[in-house]
Amino acid sequence: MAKIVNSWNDFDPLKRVIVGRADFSVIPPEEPATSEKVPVDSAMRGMWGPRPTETVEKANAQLDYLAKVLEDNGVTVDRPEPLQWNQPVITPDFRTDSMMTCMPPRDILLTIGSEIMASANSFRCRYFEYLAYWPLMNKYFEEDPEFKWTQAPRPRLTDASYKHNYYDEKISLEERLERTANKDFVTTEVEPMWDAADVLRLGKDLFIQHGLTTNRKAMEWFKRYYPDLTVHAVNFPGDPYPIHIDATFVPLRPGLIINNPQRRLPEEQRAIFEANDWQIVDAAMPAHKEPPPLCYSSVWLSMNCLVLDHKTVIIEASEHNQAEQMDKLGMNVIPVPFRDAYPFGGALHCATADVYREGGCEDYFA
Ligand code: DAV
Repeated sequence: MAKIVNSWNDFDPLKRVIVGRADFSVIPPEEPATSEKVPVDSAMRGMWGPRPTETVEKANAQLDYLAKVLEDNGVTVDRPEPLQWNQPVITPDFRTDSMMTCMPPRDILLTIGSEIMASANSFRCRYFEYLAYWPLMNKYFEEDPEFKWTQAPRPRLTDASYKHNYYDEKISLEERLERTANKDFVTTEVEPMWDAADVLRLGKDLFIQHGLTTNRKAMEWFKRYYPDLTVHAVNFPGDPYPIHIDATFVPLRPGLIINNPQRRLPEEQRAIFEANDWQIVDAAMPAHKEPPPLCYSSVWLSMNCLVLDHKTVIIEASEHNQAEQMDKLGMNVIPVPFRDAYPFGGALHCATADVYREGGCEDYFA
């Protein structure tokens, strides 16, 4: 019996990882949490249904290529088992007409040490997404005697979990930014809700973004669940749609983080990094002016990279500004084309979930 699961951060040498699959992906119908994050001028407003087959095939080709590049670099790759996502989700508390996908595993699975926990997502359409990963979790459970297989408390996601008509169609960008600054988001505080991609793991410290997908009660839940770790709530004024920390604040190695220049960490929250000699560098500008069609995310997927070790990083092949910056920061860059996968939930960090990285639980912020 071998140790299969171990990861405390996003930069120690990667040995095993999950890479998502795009099969059967659906653009979900509007619901209280999702309609609020689709920009008003987006062609996706009001549109839902299975994604066109040719886009699924193109995304899968790039996901398969990423898996191959990882294997060529000595990383074991596991893949989820997609469900037929075009089915309604019905619970005692709500109904929504379709699920979504299992492409961004990073949103669902949080690895901390020898534990992988399925998250408490606020989107109703993602309620059963964890099922795609259960065969893998069961395998790890059977093969690794130390693996802790966990599910966070499931939120009920009744209407009380959301502020309704929170964003009027006509709300201006300035008003959205004001709400982000005031930490006024679409979710309420009736129960803990969080996406795993809002949690940045740095050994003994967790930095958790408070935004559209993770609420304050989740932070309190994390504090009680992990009494040996220190939980820091962070937020990034400047982001009108704050979901997930991994296109905003991305560590490359101990002591070095790139930060989205439009979503800077506020001064008072920088203090802990500065006091411990961490350098926070503005990320390079994205190479693209627009995300690809039918994509939820912003152009800042440019910085959503997958670090293989303290000197090696995979970035999207067309993001030449980001590649150049990585080179200057002393990282070797492995370019991987990935824009066809973006619409399915994100870039290289989103599309993966850590299973095993070397190294243990370091205390970087003594
Ligand atoms: O900038 O749109 C994308 C993060 C997806 N996991 C953004 C955030």
